[in-house]
Amino acid sequence: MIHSQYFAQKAKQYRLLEKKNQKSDFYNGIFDRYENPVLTRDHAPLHWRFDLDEETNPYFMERLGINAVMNSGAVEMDGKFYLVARVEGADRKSFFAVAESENGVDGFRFWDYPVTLPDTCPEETNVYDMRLTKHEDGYIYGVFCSESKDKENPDLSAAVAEAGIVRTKDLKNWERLDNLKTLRSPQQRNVVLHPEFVDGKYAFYTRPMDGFIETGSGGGIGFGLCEDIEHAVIDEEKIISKRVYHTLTEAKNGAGAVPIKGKKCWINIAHGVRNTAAGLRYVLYVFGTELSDPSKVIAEPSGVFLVPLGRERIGDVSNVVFTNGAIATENGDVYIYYASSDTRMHVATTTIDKLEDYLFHTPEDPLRSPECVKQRCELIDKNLSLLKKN
Ligand code: M1P
Repeated sequence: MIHSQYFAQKAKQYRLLEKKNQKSDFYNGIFDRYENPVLTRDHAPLHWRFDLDEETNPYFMERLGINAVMNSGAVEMDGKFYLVARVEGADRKSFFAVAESENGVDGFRFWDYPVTLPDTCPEETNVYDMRLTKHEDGYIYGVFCSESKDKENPDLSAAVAEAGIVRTKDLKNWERLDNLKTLRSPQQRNVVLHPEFVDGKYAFYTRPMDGFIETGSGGGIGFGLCEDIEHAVIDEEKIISKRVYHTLTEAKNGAGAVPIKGKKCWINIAHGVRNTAAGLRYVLYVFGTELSDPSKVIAEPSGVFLVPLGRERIGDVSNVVFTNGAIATENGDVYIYYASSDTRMHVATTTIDKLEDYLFHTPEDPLRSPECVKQRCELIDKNLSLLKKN
């Protein structure tokens, strides 16, 4: 017999799932934010969390809790919007689950079962942050962080991060390939596969790291080529978006969504991290690379693109926004999916035209306060003289 509490909770969840999402009154001309998150832990199906049977669960207790739904890869298939979310159980282990929506801003619903990845790495303890690349070879690739205990290091928290690779055609059947090997970097996180071949090879954005948390000598977002995606090996990683002193990337940075092909450049939405007295602060920034050579940066607007605002600032890891998925539709609309504070998922919408205007017309960071004042005074001069004339 199904517990009566199930029907009460189901009705409550139905109201959440049916809630329409509106653009908020936030304005910067670059993108729109929305009033509600698109996915939270409360979106997880009740049958993932509760034993519904009154006999075995008389108090209708949550048996397998869900702690957070965050960092999601994104892909459009047959006009529908799909997120492959990082779902974190109450036991701290993450797994992947597909949620779909008709319009990309609300109505996301999880499929009945989470993704079952082929279990090919016995030492792998945790998996998270999948980037979904619709590659020109016909597959959808998922590149994610595969985390294992560092057995060489007696520190209980010492871990090793590698890039796991899977591929699919339908988000249902997944084939696991070898983890990426980067010959010159001991650890990798935030690895993204470029959607097109470059010089006839598979191209990856990497994030070389010395350790599990600290990037150490890793200078920023790398770019490397490999011949064989089934046994991917990268020798040289060219740093294309560097960490820079006293900027938003000072502590670390990492590739985010799979780059979007614009009219003038590849649009890269990445994250940058700086240290503060309150801990690390994660924000999003954007850079553009040449269409014929995605390793060549040609547009670097100054400063942050999207930061945690209001209630987004609070969560399991506060003061964080993080993206690993965006969808550009055929008409040039762009849906940027981002998580706030490692807790919930949001969407911001814009267009390719707006992103390219932002990329090519936002001044670059002059890197010193006196130059920044000069830059701002030029804008003020221009505006005041225009205002006087009108
Ligand atoms: O907690 C913030 C983010 O931290 C990591 O990102 P990075 O490797 O750049 O520090 C990731 O583990 C990510 O999942 C998390 O959101």
